[in-house]
Amino acid sequence: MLIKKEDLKKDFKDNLITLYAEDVSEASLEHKYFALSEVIKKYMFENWMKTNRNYSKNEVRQVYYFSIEFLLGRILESNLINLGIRDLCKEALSEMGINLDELCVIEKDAGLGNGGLGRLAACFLDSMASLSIPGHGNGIRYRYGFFDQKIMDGYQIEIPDNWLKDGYVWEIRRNEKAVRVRFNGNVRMVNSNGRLRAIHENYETVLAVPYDIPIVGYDGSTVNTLRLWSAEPMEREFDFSSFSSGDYTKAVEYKYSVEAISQVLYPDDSSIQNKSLRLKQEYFFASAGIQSILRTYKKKGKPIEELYRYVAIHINDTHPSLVIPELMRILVDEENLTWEKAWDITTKVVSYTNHTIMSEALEKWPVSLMMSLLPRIYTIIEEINRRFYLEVKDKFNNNWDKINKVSIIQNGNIMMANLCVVGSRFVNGVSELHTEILKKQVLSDLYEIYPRKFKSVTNGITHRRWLLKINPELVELINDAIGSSWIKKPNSLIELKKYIKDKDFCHEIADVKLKNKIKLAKYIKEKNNIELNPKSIFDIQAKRFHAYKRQLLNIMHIMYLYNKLKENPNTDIIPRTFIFSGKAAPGYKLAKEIIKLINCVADKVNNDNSVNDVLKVVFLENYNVSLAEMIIPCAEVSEQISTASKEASGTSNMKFMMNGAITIGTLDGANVEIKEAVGDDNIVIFGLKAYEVLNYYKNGGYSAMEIYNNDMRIHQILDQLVNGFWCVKESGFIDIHEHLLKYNDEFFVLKDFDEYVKAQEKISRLYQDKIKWNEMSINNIANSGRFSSDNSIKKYAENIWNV
Ligand code: HBZ
Repeated sequence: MLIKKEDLKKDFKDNLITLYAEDVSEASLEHKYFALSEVIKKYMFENWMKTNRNYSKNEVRQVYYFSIEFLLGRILESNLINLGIRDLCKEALSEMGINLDELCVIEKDAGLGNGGLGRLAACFLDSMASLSIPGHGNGIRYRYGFFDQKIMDGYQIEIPDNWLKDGYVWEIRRNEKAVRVRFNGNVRMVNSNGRLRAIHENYETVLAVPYDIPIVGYDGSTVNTLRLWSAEPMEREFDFSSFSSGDYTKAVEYKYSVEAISQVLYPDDSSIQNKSLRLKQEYFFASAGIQSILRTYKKKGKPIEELYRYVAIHINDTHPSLVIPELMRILVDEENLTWEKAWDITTKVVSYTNHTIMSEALEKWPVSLMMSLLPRIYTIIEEINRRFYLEVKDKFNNNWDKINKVSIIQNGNIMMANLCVVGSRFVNGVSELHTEILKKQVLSDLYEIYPRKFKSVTNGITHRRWLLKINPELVELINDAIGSSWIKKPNSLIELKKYIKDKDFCHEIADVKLKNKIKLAKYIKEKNNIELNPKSIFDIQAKRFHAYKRQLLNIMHIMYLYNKLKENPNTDIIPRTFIFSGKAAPGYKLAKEIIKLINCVADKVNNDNSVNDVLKVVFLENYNVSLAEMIIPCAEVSEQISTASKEASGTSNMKFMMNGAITIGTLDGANVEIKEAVGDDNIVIFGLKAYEVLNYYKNGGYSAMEIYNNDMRIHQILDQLVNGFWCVKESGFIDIHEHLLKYNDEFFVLKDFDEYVKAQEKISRLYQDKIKWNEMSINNIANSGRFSSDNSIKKYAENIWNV
């Protein structure tokens, strides 16, 4: 679509008048933001309508990506980029005396996700639209997103994220597309025309109201839809049944209990709380999504038996797994298909991605809860399990141990990953290593039954946000060197390799990095009142706090450096700035104590004049998409140091490399493939391998105490945790201490410590050779195109969805 600058200006001014009765000179930044967004919306909506018309006319298979999280971040600027009008818009605004950047930051981050899984869903939406794949998101419109983190006295404090307070411009409420979701009640089987039918009665109805967000692809022609559901009381039930009979409080209670379903995002990452409200959320958006898909499909006038030709449903981890029994319910109970036919369709339509092998994150629901909350769904799961059992018992020669492991219902619990594997056409892990671990360990018996279902699709990130949007100066340099074709074909970034030996280019790359670092240093001065040396190495670990991600290993290395400097002030250390950012789940005590420890160490180190010209430690509060966008371009060292086998893939590793950081990491998740891509000389690898870790778990043989007794560096650090050395904290860092010693260091922090220290020394040595370092950096950027989510989505499209 051709958009003219003058039209944009006029539309913008008109909006200021119609929305606020103001002109440019009177309007606040906020009003300008909304007025501009409304203009951009109009440009997007034309193509949105076209795309939708196309989809309903043409016989193309639609992909529906079900995810309980979509971590979009801000979208005004990325919409401008994808429409191809960022520069035009900048210019138009600047002619009216307005700075586009100042408007962009008015937008609230849409933080409807915890971390990797939710951000992946957002990157995938961008890639699907950009590749013109008919792919839509289906999720929950949480009234409160992921909490805001404040650091007070070094501790994490959680503040509700009231992101909808001023309204969200990018959504459209579609009352006419609301559907009903039923909870509770009971199921009665009746005989009708020789067939046993299930009647669900005495249920409570919740209204699911969709809010649609347009997802514009690069070049603007395809605009897909992200549909987020909001839970509301049925008006009739709220207004009349209780209210008119005089029970006002009951009516209000009912209203709140319904609204609670879409009220808040659960702030857990890689662990779960088995709360009935969470199960309600899961069924709520699974059911609403399926109903809406079927309604759209039926408008085509095609027979229900052919659903699989036109629809692919993807479930992002097990949270949406109830789509399987829900689709069965509708096909059998409402469409009157036989069980066999319905099962055939369902297992052709659904596919499932696993995102974690951590046992505490593998969902299981008590049978009793499922039975009372979703009685019909429960009977369907029971029947799926019964038939599956008949299928496997012969295959496994009545080996009960194996049969029990694959069973969907085990000891009074419903194992959701098992349900997903049985009910899906394909199952995939998110990196090569992760898929191997799924096949060989976590889901090995299911793999034996269905070897052909298992696929691997390595995660990716959208390079349009994670490079084009966030690092304009680097982009300019890249474009000058190799042109801009990489924006459409990210693998072309590989052409940068030609410039590895080009001295000027190397210098320019270093200049851009330095400029970015200076900007961040300024932000940190304002935010944290810490003075940084922009010439020091910027070493960043930014991700959720979890013991397996081992922020603890990172901070222990810093504690070691400090001790070493205090002991011998002449120690030669290349100046380093260690930056941490990330949130801990509110109930995760150990992770929160690690945050406190980092802040204590930061305080002591930064205020000690004998070390603070070579060492600085910063904790940046409230890590979210926007903060990630600001800090990633400034990193020189990317910390990817999870215990091998634990990080399914990781995606920040990809974002950092794409912006020229060198990875220090374990051979875990996608780090393995990053190493393959960049070569051994352009990454620093250390630590236990995945199979070694898994062997220790299986066979024992690791003693943290032994290391504590033999390594005096570790001995000192651990003692300092509880003797008040770092700060006076009641009882010291006892949870960390016990985690490491009393409970034998589940994530091998002490075991990997020595190798990590050596790897860090290697980083320092490499950094001294500026030319070599810049070459490494260019190598990382050049090889990062492989990790564009466009490549992941192409694989899903070809190997899994068949679109
Ligand atoms: O998914 C992450 C993985 O930890 C990370 O390695 C991967 O790159 C990313 C995208 O594939 N996982 C999550 O973010 N979250 C969960 O795995 C999860 C599991 C169960 C829950 C909540 C979150 O109840």
